[in-house]
Amino acid sequence: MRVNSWNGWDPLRHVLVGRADGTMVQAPEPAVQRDFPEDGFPLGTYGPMPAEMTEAANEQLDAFATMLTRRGIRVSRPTPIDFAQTFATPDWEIPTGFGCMPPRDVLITVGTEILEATMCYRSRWFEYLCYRPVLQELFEADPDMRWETAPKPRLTDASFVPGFWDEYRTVPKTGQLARVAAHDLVLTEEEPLFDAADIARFGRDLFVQLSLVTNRKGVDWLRRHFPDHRVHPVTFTNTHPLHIDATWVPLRPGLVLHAGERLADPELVKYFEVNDWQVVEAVQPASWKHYPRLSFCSPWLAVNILNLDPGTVCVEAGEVRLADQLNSLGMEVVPVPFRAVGPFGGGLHCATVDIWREGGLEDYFPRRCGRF
Ligand code: ABU
Repeated sequence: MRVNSWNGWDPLRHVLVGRADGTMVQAPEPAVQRDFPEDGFPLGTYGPMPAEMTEAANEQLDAFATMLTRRGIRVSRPTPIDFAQTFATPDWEIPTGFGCMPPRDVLITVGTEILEATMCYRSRWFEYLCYRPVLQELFEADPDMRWETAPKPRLTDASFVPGFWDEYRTVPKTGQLARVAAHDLVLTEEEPLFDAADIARFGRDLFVQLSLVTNRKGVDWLRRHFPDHRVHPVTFTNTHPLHIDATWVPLRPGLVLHAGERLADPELVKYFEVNDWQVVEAVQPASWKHYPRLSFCSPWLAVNILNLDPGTVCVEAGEVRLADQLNSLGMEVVPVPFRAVGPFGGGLHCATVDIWREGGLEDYFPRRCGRF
């Protein structure tokens, strides 16, 4: 066993796949408010996800893990904790946790290092515990593995803009997009905050989305932490930015898939183009009209795909038009039924963490451009 992964496309040898067990609709907290009035969880209510949904999600996660194993990819799984308990630090208390389906939000592998992100939801503060058995095992098996954790945040009220959600809901879309571009959202700059899933790895370049869960200090912390990388803060025209892996998705050297409705900063597109990358706009998601209940993700989970190597990609089985598009770009598509997993926090990319991909650190962007 070893830890090594520098990008999102090198041949996959070992991966972590999440579990749906015990996932909760979270209690309201400053960073996030769930409001599913038609699905039995109006604002202010919380509790376990329905048992039949959890079972269906676990069936798809297990089948996905089995398929990967059959392809010769080693699969590790997290150890869920009791997410229905009250969690507390000296600074706060919250009546529920969340779950451990989307380990990608918490962990990122950069080379021989696995880094635990700060997170900014109180309900996810302790989620790292679910991944510790795997990290411990990797640490013992691979003498070169670097096990790092970003500063655990305090998450006092000072880390959040008071009354953000009540106010943001009333802002028209153009105003919300202006706020996203200025990164004037729910997080203050009290302390570094980031989710690992806001980072897209392209070798020496790491693109980090400023979002509802990642602030400027978080990006600055990452820049200082990875001095051999170029760490770029980026934004897209998405009113609810949450994780870059349903927006700007590396496919192979020279090819990035873009959820084109979420327009990229023109300077970012230029940076890719002057370095001979093709930016391809993804087709509309098949799930655009019929989205699962209790899901807090967007239909753009369609592009939340997992490369097995630079020519092979796992895509949700219902996303037939996307599969056709990827075929036309020379990719082999492995269809994976995964729609039942969406309400547990994401798609195929969210549900996984690369532990080992063959390959090394390369510079895919030799030319500088604008602020990049
Ligand atoms: N965690 C991925 C969610 C991405 C999205 O809803 O766009």
